[in-house]
Amino acid sequence: MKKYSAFSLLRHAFSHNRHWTEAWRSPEPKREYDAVIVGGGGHGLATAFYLAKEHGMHNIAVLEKGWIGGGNTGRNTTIVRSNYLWTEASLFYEKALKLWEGLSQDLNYNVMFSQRGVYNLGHTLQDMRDIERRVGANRLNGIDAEVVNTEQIKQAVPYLNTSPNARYPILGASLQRRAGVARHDAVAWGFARAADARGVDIIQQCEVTGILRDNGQVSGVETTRGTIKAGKVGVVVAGNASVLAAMAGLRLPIESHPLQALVSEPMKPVLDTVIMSNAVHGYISQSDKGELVIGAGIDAYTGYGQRGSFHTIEDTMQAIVELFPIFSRVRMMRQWGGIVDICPDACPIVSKTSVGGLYFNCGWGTGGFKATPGSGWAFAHTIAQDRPHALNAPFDIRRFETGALIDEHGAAAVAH
Ligand code: FAD
Ligand code: PYC
Repeated sequence: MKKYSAFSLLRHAFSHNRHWTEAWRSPEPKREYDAVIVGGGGHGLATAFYLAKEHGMHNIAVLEKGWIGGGNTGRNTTIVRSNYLWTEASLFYEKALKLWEGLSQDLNYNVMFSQRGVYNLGHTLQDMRDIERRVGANRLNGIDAEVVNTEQIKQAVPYLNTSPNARYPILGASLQRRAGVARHDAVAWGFARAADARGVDIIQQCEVTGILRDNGQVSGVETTRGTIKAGKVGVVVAGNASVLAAMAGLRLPIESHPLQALVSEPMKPVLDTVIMSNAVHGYISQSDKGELVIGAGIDAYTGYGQRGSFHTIEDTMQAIVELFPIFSRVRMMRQWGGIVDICPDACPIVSKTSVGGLYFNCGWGTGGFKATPGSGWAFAHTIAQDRPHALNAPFDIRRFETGALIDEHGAAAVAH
């Protein structure tokens, strides 16, 4: 690693950082690559990184219509956990969690992964039955999970309103201690830098406008910066998945909805874990900068506007204030929305398609940040080997024809 003296820091400050080494290059797109990844979010960048690292593919490009991480990767509330219900999903998310545990070392970049635990609150007897079932299922799959009672929650999170007189009293929770949060921008930047170091071209401001095919085989993409040929094209564009699928004559069972979040003014440390409540539609943690990071359930309408409607976020603020009356006078600083890609079974599609050499990775909906390294790892395998890895085979697009759905609405833990 390069060392900087006090003098060189001063020189850089006065030279407007002109001599700093860029974290990744900004090359002109080549006319042809072995593989092109459409979408420079965390999943697309992770795919490129693992294609290079695990499969020796270096002649690849990531094409991003805006700036890397500017989609849902930079808009989410950064919760990472693997406590899903069904074996197929929980093993996939657990693979991701294991990768998170070594990610800062693998990328040589601090993604600020903080295993501060995640509580999923139960407010009704049915919630508690579901929690017990899911914790049992997690343990059978070797995933850490506990059921905790109200007293234990109260000790761990003293400001949480555990009064039995609350409108939705807290009867208990599931707790995954290895779960937590990570810094989302750093995840995009870390994957980008590490992929670039392995020869991957990261091309921003390059929108894919068409998918080229020859005899049922993909042959490249049309972009706002010209035609780029490629024998393999992986599409990872979250809320825009249906738009890209239509370019190849495909239809996906995806609905795109806004999902909103907001952050408060920064405060001294007050919350050292993550609290989620599906019943009241809110989740909250505190960032290292001190802001409360708060998220909502999805807006009910479909659309592509990255903002969302006021009543949804108002509803979430009511929920948060019910859970934490102490936050009632905290001022909110920024609000935004992302467009999430929701499948009928609340599980992703990581799959080959009926077009040879064309692969789709989408449908992560409200919960794909936690999957970022695992998703990229499995998608890279699928693209390089032209067949899915055992971990993502159940997430083939054909499950919507066979009926082999994996219903994870409960574990998605965000109101759909
Ligand atoms: P993105 O980061 O959206 O990347 C896709 C990229 O494709 C974008 O940068 C976009 O510009 C680009 N693109 C689109 N069309 C084109 C085109 N034609 N050509 C080129 N590029 C194109 N998940 C969790 O696990 N935990 C959470 O706490 C959590 N909270 C969330 C809160 C909110 C408010 C939102 C919106 C989402 C949340 N999620 C959460 C979900 C998570 O953010 C996403 O599932 C995940 O980030 C998706 O990553 P991605 O790389 O697939 O998509
Ligand atoms: O999937 O854990 C999750 C999540 C939390 C907030 C939004 N999604």
